[in-house]
Amino acid sequence: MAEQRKVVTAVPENSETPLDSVRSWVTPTRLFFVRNHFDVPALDLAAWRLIVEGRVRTRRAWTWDELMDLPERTIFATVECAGNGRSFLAEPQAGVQWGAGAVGHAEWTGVPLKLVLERSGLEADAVEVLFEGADVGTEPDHPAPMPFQRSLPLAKALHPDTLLATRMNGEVLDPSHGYPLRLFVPGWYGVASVKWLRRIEVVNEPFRGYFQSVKYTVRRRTARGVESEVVGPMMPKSEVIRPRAGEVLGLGGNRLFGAAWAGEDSVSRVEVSTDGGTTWSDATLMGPQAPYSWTLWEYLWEAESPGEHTVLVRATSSRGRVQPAEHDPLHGGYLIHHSRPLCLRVAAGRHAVDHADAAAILYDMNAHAEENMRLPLDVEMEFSAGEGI
Ligand SMILES: Nc1nc2c(c(=O)[nH]1)N[C@H]1C(S)=C(S)[C@@H](COP(=O)(O)O)O[C@H]1N2
Ligand SMILES: [Mo]
Repeated sequence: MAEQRKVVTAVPENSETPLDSVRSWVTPTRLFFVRNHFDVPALDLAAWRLIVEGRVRTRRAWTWDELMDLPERTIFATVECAGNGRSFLAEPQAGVQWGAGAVGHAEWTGVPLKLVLERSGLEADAVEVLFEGADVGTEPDHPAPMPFQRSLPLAKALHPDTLLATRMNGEVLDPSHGYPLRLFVPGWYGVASVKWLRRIEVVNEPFRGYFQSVKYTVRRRTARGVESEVVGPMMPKSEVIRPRAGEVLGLGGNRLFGAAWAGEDSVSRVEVSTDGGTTWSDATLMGPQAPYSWTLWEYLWEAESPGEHTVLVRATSSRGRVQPAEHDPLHGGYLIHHSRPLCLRVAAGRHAVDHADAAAILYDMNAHAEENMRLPLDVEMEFSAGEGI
């Protein structure tokens, strides 16, 4: 059977990227996780408008064609849901019980939001930009219908990489990923990237809507005590893609393979421990090491003794942020990015997992990705210590 997203809830769709079949730097769109709070709205492009209003000098209602006349840019970026990994928490947390796969890496194309905001002109008292999706629904603790709404501080809204995205992996957005237009906020947890965008409102005070006060907030210890904070930038994290949990390996060389990401930073280092965190060794980073993007890594583990082994992986970002050993209880069911122990058994009678050299793995990944996507990959997968792209 062809690989598919792993469904966590069917209606509305919440489904994971099948991480254990990842073979490419770019996640094919059909496998890219979906996180929907409400039903997918059906939108007709001819009737569709993007309203820009609020604390602006000129209110505007953009048609699709008008928007398409503006210059575009393309960036590669990893998106992770802030609740990814929730099902692994020792202390159960309410919400979608995600495994490891509410994450993916894609190519995003669109008009920088800044250009659209500049066409309207911001008033001097503007502090945030509010985004509204065309999807409307209720939550158990919010029985009145509401649209999906989130805001961004001005600095992130005006960053040239923050896009009104029209394409994902080179193609028109799929309905489940926000057709026809979504906000795309690279380096931030997925919740910031509002899908099915229909209205932008520039506001002069911080927005306190449901999805950033009741949900998608964490607590943080500050000088003033414990304060609530809206979920924003993504934390450094790594994931083992192969072998899978519970797999039985052989004595000798076994290849571990995975991905690591660090939000707005690039990944500068990935370390692996095969003895539960006592000793650590550097993994080999493969392909681009770019801001916003995940970096694939591999580690050749020479397993010397049979039995149970606890494998841990730890990512470090280009700005020196390190993946923690434990989940911060103040984060509740969000920002789950600690090194999660992976138990692997080594059996004497087994053959070690056959390993190819990194160049061959990359060649294989590219070939597989090109086969799976209608467009060939337009990125060079270079095997180097790399400057990024
Ligand atoms: N309009 C709207 N935008 C939304 C959501 C939503 O339910 N409605 N979910 C958010 C969340 S929590 C995430 S993680 C991302 C997921 O994007 P994807 O489904 O394209 O992977 O979309 C965000 N944007
Ligand atoms: Mo999310």
